[in-house]
Amino acid sequence: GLSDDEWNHVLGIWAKVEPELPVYGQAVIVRLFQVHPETQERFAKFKHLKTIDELKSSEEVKKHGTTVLTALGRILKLKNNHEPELKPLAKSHATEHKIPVKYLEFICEIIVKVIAEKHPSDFGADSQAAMRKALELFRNDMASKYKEFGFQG
Ligand code: HNN
Repeated sequence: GLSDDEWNHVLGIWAKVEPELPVYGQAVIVRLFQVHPETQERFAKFKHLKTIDELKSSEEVKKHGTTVLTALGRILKLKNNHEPELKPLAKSHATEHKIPVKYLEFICEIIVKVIAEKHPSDFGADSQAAMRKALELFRNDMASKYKEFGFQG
């Protein structure tokens, strides 16, 4: 797990992200689809969006980004005790959506980059390191739940 100090860093920066969750959510999903186009193919509802302008102006993309970051925020706020919140998500992403752990790595990396771009002065080296650690904990626990649900990830 993370130390109290590390969690304070994580939740401190998250408090700055939260008032603008749809803006962040949109930026993260658009970037994910741009950098890793195979991730977009997992969504029947986004297959028709071909250009970057279409992605950026899609209300559905914004809404989905908000959903993803809202779920992540709940998990982060539970700190080392995220299991009850994580389990149903691990189940749907393992058995229904079949999302490889690799894709979780992709989005985590992008989340750190997008926050660093939008909040450079509030997201220093210590905060970035703490956020990476929290996201790694999230991914590792997703991966072990995946296995419990019979998905190798
Ligand atoms: O569990 C569910 O299926 C509820 C919807 C949901 C939530 C709360 C989804 C979701 C869906 C269903 C979309 C719908 O019904 O509109 C799908 C197809 N996800 C995907 C697919 C890929 C995907 Mn994710 N999610 N999600 C959440 C919540 C959180 C969440 N999802 C994630 C990634 C990286 C990918 C691959 C592109 C993802 C992450 C990292 C998180 C944050 C905990």
